[in-house]
Amino acid sequence: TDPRPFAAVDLGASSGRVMVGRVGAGALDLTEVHRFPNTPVRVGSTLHWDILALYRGVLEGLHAAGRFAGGPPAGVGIDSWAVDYGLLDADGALIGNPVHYRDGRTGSATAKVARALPPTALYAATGLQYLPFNTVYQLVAAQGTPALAAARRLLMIPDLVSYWLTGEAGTELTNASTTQLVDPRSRDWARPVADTLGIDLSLFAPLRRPGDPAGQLLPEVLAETGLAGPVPVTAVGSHDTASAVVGVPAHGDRFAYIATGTWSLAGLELDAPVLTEDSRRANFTNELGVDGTVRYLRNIMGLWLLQECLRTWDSQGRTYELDELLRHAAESAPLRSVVDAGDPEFIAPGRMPERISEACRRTGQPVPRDAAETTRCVLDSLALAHRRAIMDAQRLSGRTVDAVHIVGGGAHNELLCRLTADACGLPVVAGPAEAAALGNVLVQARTAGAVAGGLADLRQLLCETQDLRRHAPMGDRRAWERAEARIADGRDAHRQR
Ligand code: ADP
Ligand code: LRH
Repeated sequence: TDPRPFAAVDLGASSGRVMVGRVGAGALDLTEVHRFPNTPVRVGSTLHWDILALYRGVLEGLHAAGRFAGGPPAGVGIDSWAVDYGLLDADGALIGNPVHYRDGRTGSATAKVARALPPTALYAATGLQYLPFNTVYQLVAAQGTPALAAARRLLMIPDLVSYWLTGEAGTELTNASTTQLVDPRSRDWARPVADTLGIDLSLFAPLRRPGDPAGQLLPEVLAETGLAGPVPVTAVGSHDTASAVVGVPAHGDRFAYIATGTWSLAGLELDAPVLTEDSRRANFTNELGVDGTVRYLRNIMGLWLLQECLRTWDSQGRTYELDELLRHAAESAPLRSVVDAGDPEFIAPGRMPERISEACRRTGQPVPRDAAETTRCVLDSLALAHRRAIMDAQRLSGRTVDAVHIVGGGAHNELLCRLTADACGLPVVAGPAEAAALGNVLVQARTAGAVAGGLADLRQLLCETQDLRRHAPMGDRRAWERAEARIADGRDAHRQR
């Protein structure tokens, strides 16, 4: 039978895209039919997502998907960044614009949560790493606001888009696991955590698993997108990182992955969570994956550091082409200065080149002298943080790996891939850059019967069809150890918090 077209909606923090994946026995190709910027908006002091602009991009993308495929897609799946949500009132209308996870509103909520539930107990119950923007902190920060009081439903971002497309509300599990309100052992709500913190779990729609049906495009949506129905929507790993991990073209289980885009999510795929105190102290997370897996990983600041530098330079009238900047960075002195790319101090937007320079100064290292050196500092620092995460993941889980897969937009960045291979002392397989869209398409296609099997079978199809680049580790690994020592004191001080 001919391959069938499935539409993947993949909303990243830097851009949204709609891709069409054609899937059949032994066949898989992916085409980008629409890409649109994701530009946050500050209103007053609050940073918001421009959710309607994103939704318009989704509708335009579905329209383009139909034209590309010469008819309606065989299905639609939606994934996006994690942790954020929209609130609906009793009529199902959105209350306000969803708040961006980089907004500072959780400032005092983290301490409030820690007083009610010690970090050790919260980790034992949820297995989630501490990130100041986890949904649990956002909800505690919102307690007592008129918006939360008026809310009858809370939908995570991909579930909100799915609701607008279908009129049906659900809560997809992989993304729900990033709320810090799910127990990774039972893969169900952590009711005692919610009760202790006064969070009303009935705001959430019923849980769905990746592969579950999620409704059909509404008549208004069909009219808006020029598609002929019925078009089914399927729940996929709606957390973009869950879909990206499905999209890792690995053989066997001795691999680590780094999903690098705005964030770098570096770790392992496991069968069961690691909930030890060592794991908590190392700030490792146990997010839930597709097919009963656990994504055991650490969040690293990722290419956000570079995106924000580019944005700052641009606002100062210094606009750089990424290609050219990376070429100059490749020629800059290696490991001249490094910063802790795991430090939450880099979460908020603004003044990024200066903040990087301040961190170098604070740790007694030379300050980057120009944009190329700042870029080199960012990429060396990311490679170093990748190394640390992959070493820690192996130690904490008792598993060892013999290859590192880099997927996401950062797979296009050869310098970053090469530095990561050198830092980790492991071969790096780079690609596909659009792993999240591929993982999204594969899970839908399996539900529709266009492919069969478990994650290993889906990955085999990726290995057979995707262009990959390989980087063998080179250079002196001790140089990376010495660089690590330069920032270790600051990091340890931070971890004690
Ligand atoms: P997100 O899903 O978080 O929006 P992506 O996975 O799309 O992020 O990755 C975006 C990042 O990928 C960009 O910020 C950029 O650093 C990097 N990138 C994308 N294309 C290229 C390229 N051609 N060369 C180098 N880096 C690239
Ligand atoms: C990556 C990502 C990551 C989350 C962050 C909020 O896009 O979903 O996995 O931690 O955004």
